[in-house]
Amino acid sequence: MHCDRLWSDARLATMAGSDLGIVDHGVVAARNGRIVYAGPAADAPTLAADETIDCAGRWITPGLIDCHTHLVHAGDRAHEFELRLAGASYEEIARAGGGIASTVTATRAATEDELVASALPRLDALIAEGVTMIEVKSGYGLSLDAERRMLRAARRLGKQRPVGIATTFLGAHALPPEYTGEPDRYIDLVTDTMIPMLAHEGLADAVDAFCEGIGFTPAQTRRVFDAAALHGLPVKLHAEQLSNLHGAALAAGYGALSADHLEYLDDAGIAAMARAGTVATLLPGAYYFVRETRLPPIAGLRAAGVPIALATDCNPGTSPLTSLLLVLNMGATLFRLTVEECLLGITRNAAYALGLGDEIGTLEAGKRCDLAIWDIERPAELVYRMGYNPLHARIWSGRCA
Ligand code: DI6
Ligand code: FE
Repeated sequence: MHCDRLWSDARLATMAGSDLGIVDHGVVAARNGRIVYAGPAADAPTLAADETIDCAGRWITPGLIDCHTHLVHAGDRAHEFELRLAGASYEEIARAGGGIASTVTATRAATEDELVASALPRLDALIAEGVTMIEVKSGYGLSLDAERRMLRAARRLGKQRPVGIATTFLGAHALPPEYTGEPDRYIDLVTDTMIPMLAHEGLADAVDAFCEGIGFTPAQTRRVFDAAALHGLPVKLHAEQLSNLHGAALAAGYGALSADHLEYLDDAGIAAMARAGTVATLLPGAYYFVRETRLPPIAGLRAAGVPIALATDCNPGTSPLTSLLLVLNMGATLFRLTVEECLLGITRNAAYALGLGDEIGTLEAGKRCDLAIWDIERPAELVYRMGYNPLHARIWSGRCA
């Protein structure tokens, strides 16, 4: 078999199957940006490669996937962080007009170029740790023009760096000030104008909402999801982060790709997610940063077989975090996930959370050749260390990048 590139003498964690899929003496071969073989060297077909890269026993995993971020936004909220240190709560700050609203003001004032420029350093931090696919949400514009600008900026990130970008329209993130007291009228704008336009322009790969006391009600969330369905877009939901509005079950009823956060998820929500195959995307950075004490129901998710993903939730208010490796450690330390669960959570299950399970997330023939090559002795090191980056090389679409 002819291939463009062959990575030889590697140890693999393929993430295919129900565990890490470890191969001690492995090779990966790529052609036209796709994996044509990944597995034991002994079982490989005869491979004629244009270029062979000797990995000298290093580990190869799938490229990492950050499946929940608000990477594009203007400004920061360091000042609110100081207020919180002085005792104010996230909800108090939000009710006093800070919180999401302050990032909305900054984002509305930014040009598309400025949004791209301010997101690039955050993107580069993720890329430097082996991330090859990133989901980016809108939701700080809250007008057609500003939401469109955010989504365009997100798409441009994927042209400026060798990385995959999936965009999610999060118009129902917060109530913009010009709609104070009229949330349903704002939802009209989301469902009747924003979703149709942005879907038509190809700017959104999915639709999300913030179903929460300080966000939107389940009834409003349904309206958003109905509009998404009408325009052929899959949905996901910020659910059960601060309270239990039964958002995860609602989302599962729409076949949601994922329900995210989930600290307040109950048994009925777990069962609904299991039935629908909805991924539980846990966000330990936000849990840590807002000093939440209620843990997501990990044991229940596990028992029900709900796939668990982990992500940064990179956002200026509740998770100013740009390290997916640190998320691994937080997943294990704060949520008591196993090493296996953590690593599957930023590879295979993160791909499912984006509806890209057939395309990325494992080392298997036919998938995009996105690889992370590590200077480690065992996969657990990726979860164990804090603030240390053992990435040796990152491959995106078959190319060293
Ligand atoms: N949940 C979150 O944790 C972020 N958005 C959301 O819906 C917070 C967004 C922010 O505070 O800017
Ligand atoms: Fe979020």
